[in-house]
Amino acid sequence: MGSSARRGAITFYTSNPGKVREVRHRLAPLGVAVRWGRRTLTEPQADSLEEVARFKLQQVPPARDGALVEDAGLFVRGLAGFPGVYSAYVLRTLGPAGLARLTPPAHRSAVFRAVLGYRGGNGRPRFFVGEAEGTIAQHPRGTGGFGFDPVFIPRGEERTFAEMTLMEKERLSHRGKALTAFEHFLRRA
Ligand code: ITT
Repeated sequence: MGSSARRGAITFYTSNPGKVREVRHRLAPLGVAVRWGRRTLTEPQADSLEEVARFKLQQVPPARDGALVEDAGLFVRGLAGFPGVYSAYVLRTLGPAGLARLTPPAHRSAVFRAVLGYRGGNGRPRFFVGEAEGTIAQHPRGTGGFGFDPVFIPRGEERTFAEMTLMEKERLSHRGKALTAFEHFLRRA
């Protein structure tokens, strides 16, 4: 495990407690404690989640321990990839129900993407990507999770993420997959 992670702590800089819960749950069994660096990082007007994650990582304070950030987005194919990098804005304005209404009934396929940005003790940034294919439900369903979870049905399932347990969502989700890549990196380093 990498030098910072081996010391057992990473600070995750995000405004979103739902993300913290999922990342903590996943990294705890590795002996990695996740501290919440609660803040709203500036997001640039950018075309890709990778660019946004890179920009977020540049804003976090230098530290001996590892620093983690994440940018995620929901790309609806029937809406030409919208809301994508504008997902946070659309969640605030239209909400999950509004996005479900906006999605063309015959073109509900979508992909959720997450890019984790990590800077370890050596200062070098690393990025880990995860994707979950699925469809947009016609109406919000379920009370678990956060954000767009009530309207996202992962491929091969009938339930939305919000109708699943934390562990079920983690197995199928964009964040779960990005965390798998991160975990491999921590084990290799
Ligand atoms: P940060 O402080 O980490 O930026 P955020 O909530 O603003 O937190 P993002 O910009 O990365 O997060 O995410 C864009 C939107 O997508 C935001 O409204 C999230 O609530 C939502 N979102 C991200 N991951 C999600 C997930 O796993 N399930 C449902 N909605 C999610």
